[in-house]
Parts: sequence; structure tokens; C-alpha cells
Amino acid sequence: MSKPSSPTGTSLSSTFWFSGSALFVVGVLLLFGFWGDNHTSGTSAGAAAPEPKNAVVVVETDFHIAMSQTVLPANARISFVVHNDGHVPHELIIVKAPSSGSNLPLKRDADVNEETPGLTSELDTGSSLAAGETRTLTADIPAGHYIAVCNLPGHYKLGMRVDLLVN
Ligand SMILES: [Cu+2]
Repeated sequence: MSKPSSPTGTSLSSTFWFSGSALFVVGVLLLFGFWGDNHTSGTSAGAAAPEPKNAVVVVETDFHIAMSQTVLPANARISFVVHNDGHVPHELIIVKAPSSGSNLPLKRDADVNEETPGLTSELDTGSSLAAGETRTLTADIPAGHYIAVCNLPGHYKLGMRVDLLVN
């Protein structure tokens, strides 16, 4: 009992975590804002309305996934800015699943079985992100219920899953 998990310690660390994530979100939004300015100034026609820029910030830690939005627009081009803020590699997949994210079918090594019929993958980082790495992926997702998962061995069961509603 030398290291009690005091409520003070918990709230302190989550305060740090939130401020770190908030800074990262602000940085990404600035990045997208600047990019948008440069992009629109390049078009001299001026008639075309700028497309809405849907940027979803995904911050992965050991072992949690935080997303800036969990309700997403259907059939819209969405940029997922995935950042690994943990100390070990993480990946991200988004699969369509009929039910809640906590009971996906697993393989023997506790990975989500991505071959399960009905678990259509809409996004996949392909390889894992190293600690500190950021990767941007775009997807155009049909309406439905989805689950974002880090599917490295055991990470799903450790809590790296988020339910998403696309509508
Ligand atoms: Cu992971």
C-alpha cells in the first residue's frame, strides 16, 4: 500500500493529460486553418464555396483512445489526425459493427478478429505508429455505428476502443 491511487493524483494526471491534448488539438486546428487559407488563396476564381474541413483529432495513449468527435458526418471527407502520445506503438482501425465496442469477436491473441463478417473496415493505419508519431488519414464513411480500435495484441482489451456514430 505504498502507492495508493489517491483521487488527487488521478485528477492531477488527467488535468495534465487534458491540457497536453488540448494543446495538440489547437496545433492541429491551426495547421488546418493555415493550410485552408493557402489553399483558397491559390484559387483566383473565387466562386467555389470552400468545402467544410472535417478534422477529427485522435490521441492514443497507453492504453486509451481520445477522439475530438465521436459523432461524425456521413458521406463526408473526414481527415483523421492520429497521434500516438503513448510510450509504445499503437495503430488505429475503424470498423463497422452492429453493437457496442466492448464485445467485438476476438482472436486467440485477444486481437479483434477483423475477418468477422459484418466488421467492415473503413479506416486502417496499416502499420503501427511509433511513440510520438502523427499520421493523417482520410475516409468517407457511410452512416452507421462504428468502433475505433487499436488492434495491437491486447490493446483492445486494455481499453483502446471508442464507439462512433456516423450520421
Ligand atoms: Cu495500442
